Amino acid sequence: MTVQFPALPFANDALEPHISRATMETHHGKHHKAYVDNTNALITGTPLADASLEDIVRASAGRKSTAALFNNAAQAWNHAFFWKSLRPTGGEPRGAVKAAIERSFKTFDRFTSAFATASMEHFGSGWAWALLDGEKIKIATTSNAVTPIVRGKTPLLVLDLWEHAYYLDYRNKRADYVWAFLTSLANWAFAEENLRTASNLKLAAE
Ligand code: MN3
Repeated sequence: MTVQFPALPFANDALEPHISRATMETHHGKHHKAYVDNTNALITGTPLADASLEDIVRASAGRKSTAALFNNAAQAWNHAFFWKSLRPTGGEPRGAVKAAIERSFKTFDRFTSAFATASMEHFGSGWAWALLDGEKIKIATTSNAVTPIVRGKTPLLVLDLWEHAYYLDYRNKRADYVWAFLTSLANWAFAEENLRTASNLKLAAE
């Protein structure tokens, strides 16, 4: 068994005008695919050859000797999570996610401005995350391939901050790309699914 290259959960042009077909073809079809192909090449003939992608990410984290595997496997995981964090008709969170955001940020507007600020202040390549931390939602950014799953955190949504994610459509205007995500593309139904899974795991552990 090898790590699978997942299909997009929507058509290549479904996010237009916010993210173009050309960006999706390169971002998913070339960048994401390369991370998966590189991961498979690096695990062939090793004890991780049959491991799940999450286990490969965890097993390769934090060691210089497996840095190339970690970078590719974590990017494969982050991208698969990113596509699910997007949808053609975004909007505002509802239900349990809305309640959790209001517990943590008082209002959804405050959440979006904090998320936008964190995304803008992040220097260089990386990711902006909405994470579950206990009962609260937190915003965090990670550099390059780093993923919160190696720190035992539960991601709810992610935005890719690498220039390859927005340069064709927005050039240097990262702020416009971040705003398009927050106002038009964020998949809060996926965040709610992740929140529910985390709550069920917590209940099962109690
Ligand atoms: Mn990317």
